[in-house]
Amino acid sequence: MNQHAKSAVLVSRTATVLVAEIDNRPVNALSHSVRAGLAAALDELERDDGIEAMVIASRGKLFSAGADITEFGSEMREPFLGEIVARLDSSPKPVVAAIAGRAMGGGLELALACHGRIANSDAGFALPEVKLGILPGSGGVVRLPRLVGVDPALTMIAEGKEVSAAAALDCGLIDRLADANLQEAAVSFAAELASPGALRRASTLPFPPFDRAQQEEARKRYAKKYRGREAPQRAVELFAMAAVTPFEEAARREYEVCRELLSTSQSRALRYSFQAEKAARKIENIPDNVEPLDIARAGVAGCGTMGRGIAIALLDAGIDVALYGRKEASLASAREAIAKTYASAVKRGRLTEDAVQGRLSRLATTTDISAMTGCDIVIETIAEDLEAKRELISAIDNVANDDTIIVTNTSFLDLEALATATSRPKNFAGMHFFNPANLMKLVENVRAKNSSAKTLVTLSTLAQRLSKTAVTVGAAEGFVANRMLSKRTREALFLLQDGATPAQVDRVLTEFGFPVGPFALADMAGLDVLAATRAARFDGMSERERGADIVERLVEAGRLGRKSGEGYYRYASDGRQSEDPSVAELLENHRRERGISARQIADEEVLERCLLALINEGANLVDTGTAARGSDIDVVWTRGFGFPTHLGGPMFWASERGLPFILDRLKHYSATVGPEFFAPSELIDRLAAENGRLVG
Ligand code: T1G
Repeated sequence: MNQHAKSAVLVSRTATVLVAEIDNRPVNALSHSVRAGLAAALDELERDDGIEAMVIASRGKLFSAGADITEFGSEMREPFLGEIVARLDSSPKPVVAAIAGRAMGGGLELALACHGRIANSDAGFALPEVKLGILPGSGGVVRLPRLVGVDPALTMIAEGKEVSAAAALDCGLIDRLADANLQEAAVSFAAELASPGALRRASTLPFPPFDRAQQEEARKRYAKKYRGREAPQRAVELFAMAAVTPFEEAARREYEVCRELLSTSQSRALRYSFQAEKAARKIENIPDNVEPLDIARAGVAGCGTMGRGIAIALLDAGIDVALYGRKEASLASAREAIAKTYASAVKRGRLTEDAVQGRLSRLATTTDISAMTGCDIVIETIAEDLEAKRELISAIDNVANDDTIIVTNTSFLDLEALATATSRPKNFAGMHFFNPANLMKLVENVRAKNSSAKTLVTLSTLAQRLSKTAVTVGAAEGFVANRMLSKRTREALFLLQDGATPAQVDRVLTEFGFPVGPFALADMAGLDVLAATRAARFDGMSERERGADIVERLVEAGRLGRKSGEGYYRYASDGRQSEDPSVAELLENHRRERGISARQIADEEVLERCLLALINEGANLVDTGTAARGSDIDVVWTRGFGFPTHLGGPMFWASERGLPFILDRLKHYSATVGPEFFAPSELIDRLAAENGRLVG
């Protein structure tokens, strides 16, 4: 093969087939240099009579991640992707896409405009634009349904679902799977398509029917599944349009809608969230080249709820687990609970019986702490008792190998007081999982004073292996997540004291976009558990907070939340939640005793107080360095507590509203609720003066 480089596309040729390889690593985004390279390859294809067909292939681990997100803010330079896609489609000579790795977004649209698609068996296909608040703009909407049918196409476009190579073959998205050499197979496929009558274009196929009833059903489904999101609804609308509009015109409208969505605040927020997650992986003040410790075997010390969940997450990631407990009986029930979780995954078709057996065979349970010898990491997960934790950590320290990392899963104890229980402060840090640890996507990695770079990088890499998003935070009380959550909880309780009902507060916050309100959430967590947390925080609470002892009163009345059938709400035997007049009575008594007279509270006040409590504390955490950047706080809230991603997170939301406005509202509540709760963070004060933002 004779090869010459054309920008980020390498062009070579066999006897009659041109091969254009996209080479724009790491992800082969369709940057200007790639588009220019592809246009040049198309010129060559059109010009050279000796060439019968072309293959578009790639170098690196993906076919292409699609449009270059970093170009979104600026003026797009020609050639546009749409032009290349149109030229491919109408090319009289066949073009085949040879797909190795993922074909995403514009990358997949490029492939859809080709006349044949062949892939490796580990390839993946997705149109994830909707996750960025936009929709495909280069023919995804008009071509995909023609190839695979309306339902699979809608699932990919309105939900951003990825499809495997096998499924893609099954539904007609690709034509062939390559056995061994993808490029060779693609070249012969392209040559085959060059024979008369063999070439097929997706654009000439009929768009499958998409009737009113189907549209209505899809609209309703997405309104429920993606509450408040614009793009999935626009996808349904585009499908309805494309079903009855000539191809060219429909393709133009698709592009217009994509451009329109790009400038919405939802898309800005979602693109920001994507970048915020990437930024959270970068740990402050740590060089890029620090290698993580390889984790093959992990110890989990403590076999309660957290220990079990963490063990499952580790087993799922292919890591061997030694689960330590003090008593055989509790280990037996831990093993049983883990097996039960797996059995339900089998029942729901998520795992095969074989996969479960494989995982369980990698789980060892032990009452002997010396089993922690040989573990690369040991995660301590016992109850929140400083002395008990120190004792256990010290016992682990005695038996663990020298380079073993020891981690505590404390959620509020003093990390430095735990670090001194080891002889290895460099290899010690916090890893704060959330319950249920096998499902929750967020982990706070907590940096102790002496935690080494290697330790922190290892924890961050481990979190990724566990399919979790990690944010590295400082060791302030409650870290970032719980500390901020406690401020919202406080404010929600104050609102009840002032006259709001649990149902009003929950409604306002779910209308804002949280999946569940604070009181329904409290009932799920268990009010006894929350009362215990309050007791543990008692010393640090203000008088007014101590006095807002509503949780304690509910617990005294035997209302423990969902598990007892009554909490802030009443629960029917089928789990349905309803308001309970006796809670209104309990609140009324509480107010009377405290000399508070109830007033009507506007929804706006409920929302503002709950959000401002978060925002103000978030700003304090950035100011004191507990959070490295404002965007880390947003990652904690979107990944950990269901803050709607299409609103970016509390710091982004505040910045979009404008800090002068936020400052003004903080001052208002500082005067009406109390300066000890709403005195504006100095950071907000400073930034508001220069009309700055809490995030980039
Ligand atoms: N453009 C530019 N940079 C990108 C990028 C993209 N599309 N995708 C990833 N990167 C950067 C990323 O920021 C990171 O940079 C590095 O590449 C490695 O990524 C017309 C409108 C591809 C599955 O939404 O889902 O096509 O932080 O760390 O875990 O219809 O990135 O190292 O500096 O994430 O292996 C649609 C989004 C675009 C794909 C790889 N495409 N990307 O995951 O690595 S819209 C997407 C991903 C579109 C057309 C339109 C993932 C990945 P840095 P990474 P990874």
